[in-house]
Amino acid sequence: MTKMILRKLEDFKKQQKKSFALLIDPDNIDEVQCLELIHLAKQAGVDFLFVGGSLITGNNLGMVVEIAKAHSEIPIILFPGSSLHIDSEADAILFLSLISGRNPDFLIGQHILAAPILKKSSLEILPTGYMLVDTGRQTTVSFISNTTPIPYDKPTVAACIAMAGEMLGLKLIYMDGGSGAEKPISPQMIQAVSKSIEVPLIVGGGINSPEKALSALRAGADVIVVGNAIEKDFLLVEKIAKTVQEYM
Ligand code: 1GP
Repeated sequence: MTKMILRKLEDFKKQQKKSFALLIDPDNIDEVQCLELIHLAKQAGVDFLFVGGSLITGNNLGMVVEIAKAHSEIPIILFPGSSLHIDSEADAILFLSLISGRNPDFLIGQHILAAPILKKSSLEILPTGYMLVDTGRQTTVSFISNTTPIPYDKPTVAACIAMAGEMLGLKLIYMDGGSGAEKPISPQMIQAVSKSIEVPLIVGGGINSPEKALSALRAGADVIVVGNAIEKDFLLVEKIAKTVQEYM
């Protein structure tokens, strides 16, 4: 696949076209399930596959990428938790700098380790400002990254962080409430961030119904990410895709 994913996201934003990324956590799926989910995603017209997680304990990353590649044309974007989570068979990687935190390892450290490997790969690099939002309980990613998430009710703080990320040249902003969050990021916060930046805004964490997907889109998310809820109910993939595709 040519390196056109960022361009596609930017064009979608200009056209006010929303998109849907299905997140597959390699630890939570086996080969048979993966094949079934990829077929459903293809049928539903999912725009992007995010593959990864903050902590990967098994050996399934390669399997998920291989199955997705063999059975669909959906762009495969790595969503790594560290520099260990690289698979050069994917199409792109979210090169995440955890800009809501103050841990240098996740701001720049892991990136230095990954850079020479990525340079040799054909992966499209997507420089992304990653912002963790407190949605009620500590998440694996905030524990592992040893960073404090943005308070749930502080949209202005989130907006300032996103603006700074954009000014530093990051091409995407990803606001995440963490996988399986009890509640998604508030529409007020999504709106405040969306109004403050020009780059595409990705929103995920706790979106477990078409209604919640719609609320995030209305607030200004350009891409919504759903993982956990679809792991529990594969048929939700079609319902969420329909909501995104019919969004006006
Ligand atoms: C998590 O944003 C993603 O990092 C998706 O969250 O698994 O809650 O859908 P869910």
